[in-house]
Amino acid sequence: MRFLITIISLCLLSQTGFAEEPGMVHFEPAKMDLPAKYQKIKPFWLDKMEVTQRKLIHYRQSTRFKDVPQYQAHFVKNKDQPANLVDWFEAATFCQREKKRLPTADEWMIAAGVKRTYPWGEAAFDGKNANICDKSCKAPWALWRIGDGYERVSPVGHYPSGATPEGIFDMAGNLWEWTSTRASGGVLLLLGKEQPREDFMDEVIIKGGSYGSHPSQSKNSAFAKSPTNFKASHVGFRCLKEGP
Ligand SMILES: [Ca+2]
Repeated sequence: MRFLITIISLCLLSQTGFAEEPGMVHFEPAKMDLPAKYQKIKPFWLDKMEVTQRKLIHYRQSTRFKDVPQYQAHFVKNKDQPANLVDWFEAATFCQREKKRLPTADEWMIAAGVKRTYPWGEAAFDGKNANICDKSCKAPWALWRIGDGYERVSPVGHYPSGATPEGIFDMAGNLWEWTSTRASGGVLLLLGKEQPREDFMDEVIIKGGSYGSHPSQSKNSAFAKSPTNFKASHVGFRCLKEGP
C-alpha cells in the first residue's frame, strides 16, 4: 500500500520536482524570457479557468450570504458559466478561502503572455478563440463578420483554441477579471498592508475584456478600471496561489 502511495505521489510531481496544483498552471517569472520588472515576481500558480457559478454558489452556501435570495444565483441556468455579479471583496474572500488570492495585473499579464498580443498569440479573433462582441452584440463596435455563438456569457473553457500555450482558458473575452492592482498604484490585499475598506470607493485594474467590450480591450496589454464595490455582469475572476 505504501509503495502504491509513493508511486501516486511521484506521479503528482511535475518535471520541476514539486507537486502539481490541480486546475492550475505554474509560472516561474525569474526563469522566463521577460522584461526585468516581470522577472522579479515570485513563482505562482494561476487557475486554468475563471471561477464558475457552481463554485461560487457552493461557497455562498457556506457563508453569511446563504439565506440571502439574491446571492443564490438560482437564475443561473448553466452553472459552468463563470461567476459574475461579484464585487472585488467577495472575489478576494473566495480566493482567500481557497488559500489563494487575486492576481496582480502583472501576474495576470505574465500568464496571458507579455510578448503575445492575445493569450493564444497573434491571430485575429475568428469566432473560435474567444467570446467577444461579435455579430450578436448590440454595441456599435461589434465585429459583425464574426459569430462566436454567444451574445452574453459563455461557459468556461468553451474556446480551446483561445487558450494560452500553457493551458489557461478565457483570458480574452467572456468576462473581465478582477486583479489586486490598485488603479492609483500599489496592491490591494485582504491581509496586506493596504487594507481595503468597503466604505471607501477604491478602484482596481481589470483585465481581459468581455463579451461586450471593444475587441481591442481583449489584448493582453489592455486594461480597464473598476470600483471595488461594483457588481457587474461583465466582470468575473480567477485565483492565484503563491508558491514554487
Ligand atoms: Ca460573443
